[in-house]
Amino acid sequence: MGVLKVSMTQVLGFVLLFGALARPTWTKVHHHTFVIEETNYTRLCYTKSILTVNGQFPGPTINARNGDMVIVKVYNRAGYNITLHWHGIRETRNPWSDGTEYITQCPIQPGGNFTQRIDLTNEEGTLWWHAHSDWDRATLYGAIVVRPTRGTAFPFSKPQKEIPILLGEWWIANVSQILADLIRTGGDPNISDAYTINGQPGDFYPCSRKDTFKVLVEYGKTYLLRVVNAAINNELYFAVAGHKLTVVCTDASYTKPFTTDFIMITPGQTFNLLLEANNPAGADPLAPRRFYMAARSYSSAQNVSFDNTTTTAILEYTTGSSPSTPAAPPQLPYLPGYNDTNAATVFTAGLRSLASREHPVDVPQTIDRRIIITVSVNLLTCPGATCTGPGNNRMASSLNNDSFRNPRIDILEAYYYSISGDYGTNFPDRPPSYFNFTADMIPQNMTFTKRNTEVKVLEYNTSVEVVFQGTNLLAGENHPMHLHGFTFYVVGRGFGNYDEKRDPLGYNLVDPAYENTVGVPRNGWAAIRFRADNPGVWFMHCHLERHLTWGMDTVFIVKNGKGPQERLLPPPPDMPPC
Ligand SMILES: *[C@@H]1O[C@H](CO)[C@@H](O)[C@H](O)[C@H]1NC(C)=O
Ligand SMILES: *[C@@H]1O[C@H](CO)[C@@H](O)[C@H](O)[C@H]1NC(C)=O
Ligand SMILES: *[C@@H]1O[C@H](CO)[C@@H](O)[C@H](O)[C@H]1NC(C)=O
Ligand SMILES: *[C@@H]1O[C@H](CO)[C@@H](O)[C@H](O)[C@H]1NC(C)=O
Ligand SMILES: *[C@@H]1O[C@H](CO)[C@@H](O)[C@H](O)[C@H]1NC(C)=O
Ligand SMILES: *[C@@H]1O[C@H](CO)[C@@H](O)[C@H](O)[C@H]1NC(C)=O
Ligand SMILES: *[C@@H]1O[C@H](CO)[C@@H](O)[C@H](O)[C@H]1NC(C)=O
Ligand SMILES: *[C@@H]1O[C@H](CO)[C@@H](O)[C@H](O)[C@H]1NC(C)=O
Ligand SMILES: *[C@@H]1O[C@H](CO)[C@@H](O)[C@H](O)[C@H]1NC(C)=O
Ligand SMILES: *[C@@H]1O[C@H](CO)[C@@H](O)[C@H](O)[C@H]1NC(C)=O
Ligand SMILES: *[C@@H]1O[C@H](CO)[C@@H](O)[C@H](O)[C@H]1NC(C)=O
Ligand SMILES: *[C@@H]1O[C@H](CO)[C@@H](O)[C@H](O)[C@H]1NC(C)=O
Ligand SMILES: [Cu+2]
Repeated sequence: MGVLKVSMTQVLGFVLLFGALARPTWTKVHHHTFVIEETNYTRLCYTKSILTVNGQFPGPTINARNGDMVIVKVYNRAGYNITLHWHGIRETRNPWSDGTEYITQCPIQPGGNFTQRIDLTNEEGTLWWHAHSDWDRATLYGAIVVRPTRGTAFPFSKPQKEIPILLGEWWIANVSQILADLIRTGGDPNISDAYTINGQPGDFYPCSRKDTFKVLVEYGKTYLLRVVNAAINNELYFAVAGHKLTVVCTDASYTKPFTTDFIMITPGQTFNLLLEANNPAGADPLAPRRFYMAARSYSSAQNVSFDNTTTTAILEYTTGSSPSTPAAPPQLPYLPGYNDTNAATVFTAGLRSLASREHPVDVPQTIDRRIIITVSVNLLTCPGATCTGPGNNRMASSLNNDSFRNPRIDILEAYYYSISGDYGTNFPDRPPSYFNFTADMIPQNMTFTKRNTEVKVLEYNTSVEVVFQGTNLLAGENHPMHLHGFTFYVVGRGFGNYDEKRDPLGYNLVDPAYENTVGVPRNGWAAIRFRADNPGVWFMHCHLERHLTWGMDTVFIVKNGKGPQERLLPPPPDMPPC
């Protein structure tokens, strides 16, 4: 980075880094080049320039196996500062490749390059990559498909075909301008104009029908849908008309198979779903042979406007002779109401880790460090009362009443090079004040927060429990909290205020779901556990982009352990300059 000199230890660092990474640990090494550029795309009757990777939208799928290494050379040919993040990848000891703007790196500036390493030692299932700068991920995203290592198999019968289903969100306007307006006005962001499935809005939007995404299936065969919610600001329900879905994996962790009519997926989460093409109509050439897959919002916050449209794709049976009647319009699946928190809760409660001999769980049974974090939407006073938030204040959000502000130099480099003044280490372990967090009415004077850049430091190998407590400050809402560098066990979840004595008695410490993003119930809480055995600097934030922008974020710094394999790797030689 510009402000630093290259020291002897740094040079030695590179030698050690390449020494360490050159070990023949990987089954296979894949090389990709991702060129970020601005490309014109037409959706909803309007053409606009969007950010793409290699001209594609959605971006390219990374296909690999568990145990592989993927090396991506990122070349930024666009006119914006950008970073790319590999969502849900542990990146053991190597936060340098995590790609979070001003947390683990300064952005790749226009014309710049940065080579990132995606270490797939620990993952198997569906993950995804996306930009982690401003709201660039609106169009910069793609799937990461990690299959079982050669010689091993899925813990279910091999599907006929695997189909990525990337759920996204589209604005007709320039998304950078939506973000700029949000920051300038201090109010809510403009809602999107469409949701998309694999980049296509579907039949219920103007100028979209001819490009609606279609999946062709044969009667009697089973298909694996790899579903990712890449939307910016919305949790989504997803279902397929006339078919049940069997959840077998979430966030690259196998689950006990669980059959459902619909799923609720938060931004950041992924689900692998088995779909059996067994609708009797599928075998009958005279019956309707097309069914909609559809997604629309689960919007739990009262009085917050949201995109209330429905995106669709088509599941079409190819079995039998061609239909003698013109294809009837496909039917829509049942999707719960936009505010049906009960439906979301019943679905989420069904998730359990597979916990088999081949895929065991390792839930921390004793806890060294207990942290309780309130998750709130807040206000900041606006100079001149010119903002468009409630009472002409500025919208904000916080964790334990700290509204995170990005530092000038990324925290990882400030930590590694001991640059002082960039961040503080006083992120609280507990809510700074206790009140009825989930009360119907909370006095307006309690909604104000403060901005700072405080992180939490953890000793290596600490077993950590974090309880996220949703609050009803301004508006209670389901918040998808995402942690980088770790996957965690979701040991408990409930409504109302977390009770430190009673609620732990109801924890699942046997087969809890293992996730990288947890939906904290609206006006409720969620408890997660993980072992801090990955030294580095790891971002934790709400995956609703407006809340991330408003400050619902913090950082865990996990210190080095004693052994040589318990230490942060040195930085790569091409870190983007600040
Ligand atoms: C993209 O579209 C704009 C206007 O719609 C046009 O001015 C520009 O030349 C186009 N860019 C490319 C690369 O086609
Ligand atoms: C980045 O890589 C591209 C393609 O290899 C090259 O043309 C460009 O000069 C590089 N940029 C810098 C700043 O080195
Ligand atoms: C989109 O908005 C950003 C931020 O205002 C601006 O810099 C950029 O030029 C705009 N892009 C287009 C294609 O208009
Ligand atoms: C957002 O919505 C407002 C109000 O409808 C409109 O004036 C503004 O132009 C929109 N912003 C963008 C970037 O389209
Ligand atoms: C919803 O918003 C309107 C207008 O801002 C306000 O008058 C009303 O009290 C709000 N209702 C709730 C339940 O917050
Ligand atoms: C959402 O749209 C549906 C129709 O698609 C309508 O019935 C419902 O009232 C709308 N809800 C809201 C909150 O706008
Ligand atoms: C959901 O929204 C409908 C219509 O807007 C309303 O009548 C109902 O009370 C809401 N339900 C909940 C649980 O908020
Ligand atoms: C907190 O608020 C909720 C919702 O209004 C209420 O049901 C509950 O009784 C309150 N708890 C306490 C301890 O006052
Ligand atoms: C907030 O206002 C209430 C009255 O509405 C008052 O009792 C309370 O002390 C105030 N709290 C703070 C932190 O100012
Ligand atoms: C949050 O911090 C602000 C500013 O210090 C303070 O006014 C407010 O009472 C605090 N709120 C809570 C819920 O602790
Ligand atoms: C981490 O802590 C656990 C539990 O105390 C212990 O079993 C394990 O050996 C420790 N691992 C390391 C690498 O220190
Ligand atoms: C791009 O990143 C550099 C390095 O952090 C920063 O100095 C510059 O202000 C950024 N540019 C924009 C437009 O944000
Ligand atoms: Cu949130």
